[in-house]
Amino acid sequence: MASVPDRQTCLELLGRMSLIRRFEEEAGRQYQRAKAGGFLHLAIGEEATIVGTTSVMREDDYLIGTYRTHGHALARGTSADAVMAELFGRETGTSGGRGGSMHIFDADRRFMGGYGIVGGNLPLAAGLALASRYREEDCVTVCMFGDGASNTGNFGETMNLAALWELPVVFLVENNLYGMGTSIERHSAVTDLSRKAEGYGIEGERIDGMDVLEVRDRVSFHLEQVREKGRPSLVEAFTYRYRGHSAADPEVYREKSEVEEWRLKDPIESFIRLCLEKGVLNEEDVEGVRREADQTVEAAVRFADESPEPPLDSLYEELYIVSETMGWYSVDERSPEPHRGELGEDAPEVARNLAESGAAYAEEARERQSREGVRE
Ligand SMILES: Cc1ncc(C[n+]2csc(CCOP(=O)(O)OP(=O)(O)O)c2C)c(N)n1
Ligand SMILES: [Mg+2]
Repeated sequence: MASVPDRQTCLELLGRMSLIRRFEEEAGRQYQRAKAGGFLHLAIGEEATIVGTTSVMREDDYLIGTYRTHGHALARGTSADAVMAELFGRETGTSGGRGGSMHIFDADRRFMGGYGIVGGNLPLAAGLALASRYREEDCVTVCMFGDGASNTGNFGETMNLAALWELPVVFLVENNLYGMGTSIERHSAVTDLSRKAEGYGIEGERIDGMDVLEVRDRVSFHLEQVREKGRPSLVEAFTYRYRGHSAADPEVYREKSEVEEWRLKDPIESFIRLCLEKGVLNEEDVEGVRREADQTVEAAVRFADESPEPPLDSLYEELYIVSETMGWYSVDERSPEPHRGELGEDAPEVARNLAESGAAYAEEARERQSREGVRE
């Protein structure tokens, strides 16, 4: 068992995990009140895997995750205000209110997102690592993904290239035993995911993702190995989400008793017990941490609520592709100069043009239909 660190480190670990827990509970509540749109995936129960990992990363290491990453951003130091504002679709959010829950992003803290395509972040992680190698930086990319993602083609392709090109990546599987409503026994032929990349020459290790100190200890070892040897490695952290896959999950695929059993291993409660037992923290410290998390989250909701929505004529700002082709789709002309709409100052005009051409198209379609006698 990993030894208990000093008081300050324990306070920080507990603080980050408590903030994530409170933030997520509140995000769930705000979603029910329709304050946040789109989908909402909560990671309540997975805090030790997240915080244990980020707490041993360097500031210049990259982190890339999935669509369940409010906590990852908070753990990396992104403000609760900006994450909540993103959920609310506000201008002050991490992605200017355009990404929402699944696309939290904070390049300043090298948190490269929030990614909605299952397994889609794996090749991006390889790309980040390749870029750091090119720049001769000795930072490591940590790629966190789910057990379900280990079944995608991207997993095999990325493991192959990462091993072949000796890329500095720690692949960390957040194995919460389910991909949506499908249990790991029903979705993966190999259930020991730490061995799933062996065929590509990547060794792995299984760890207890509910124990923040074990996660710190083992991930720190892997980070150093990867940094030194420049070869990728794989960590499989066993963890559990107490809530459904997303806010709209009736959870018919698991028994309530299973959830209760995992609650006994709650990462925050068990860490508090350990710290009290060892005398590193006292009850007052714990109360203080809880109060601070409450206040931060309450303030974040106020901040998000009071923040403006992005103005309508900024609709096409920050888009990667807006081309000359008007209509219901657009294409990317692969030329080096900036394309129409890529320059921020053009955007309002482009938005207006698109709206006008959309209206003209609809008008034309109506006229054609009435000419041809087709009913709408
Ligand atoms: C390529 C792709 N296929 C399917 C989906 C739909 N989908 C969203 S989440 C999910 C389950 C993924 O499970 P896992 O990787 O274990 O992550 P977890 O949700 O448990 O964190 C699926 C199939 C998707 N978003 N992308
Ligand atoms: Mg999963």
